[in-house]
Amino acid sequence: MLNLILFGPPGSGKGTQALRLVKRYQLCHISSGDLLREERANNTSLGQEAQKYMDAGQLVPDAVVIGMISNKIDQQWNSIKGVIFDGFPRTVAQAIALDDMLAQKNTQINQVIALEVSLEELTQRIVERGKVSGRSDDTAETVVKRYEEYQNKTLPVAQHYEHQNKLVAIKGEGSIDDITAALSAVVDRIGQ
Ligand code: B4P
Repeated sequence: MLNLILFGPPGSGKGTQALRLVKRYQLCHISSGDLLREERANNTSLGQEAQKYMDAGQLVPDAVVIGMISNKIDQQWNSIKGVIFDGFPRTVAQAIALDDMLAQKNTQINQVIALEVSLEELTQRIVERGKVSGRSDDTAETVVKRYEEYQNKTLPVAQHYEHQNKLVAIKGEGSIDDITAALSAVVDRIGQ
């Protein structure tokens, strides 16, 4: 199996690139942000719980997100060649839970690929996306809070995987095609 994590700050292009990589490598795409938005759209109790955190630019509590991802992995598991995790894990507790879930299935994360993008570029992208996305968290004010959450709670996830020698960083600025090419070069090297 090939299991990847696309890592990076909010708006760094994880979702954009994940959609391209899943096609190229025929992997399953698990995006915690998309799953949470789906729960909100369906007005489930999980979605209602998540909404207040997302609107404020805060991370949704670990227990909520871990349970949701665990269910998704179980539903998809039998028919897949591997997974691209997009936006998950976002805390060290989530990373430990993910490592455990995969170990129980006799597999593991092969590579964590971090997209590096400046705060100025992130803000510009998210505010631009906000003009069409209708997402309540796509505002210049919320970006500041989301970036703070990223620095305090999510960056330690990179260290967690660096200790396992699984972290590689690439430049997330430039054309979308060039970034896909750089990511694909990393994926093609796995297992060589
Ligand atoms: P996410 O849905 O994961 O959203 P994101 O970080 O904003 O987006 P991403 O990095 O995927 O950027 P994208 O490709 O869209 O999270 C939203 C919220 O959900 C979080 O704040 C949190 O509240 C909650 N949440 C999610 N997962 C959680 C977890 N595990 N634990 C707790 N809470 C969780 O790209 C952004 C924009 O840039 C797009 O408009 C795109 O078109 C553009 N773009 C992409 N690449 C570009 C490039 N190279 N050049 C120019 N523009 C580019």
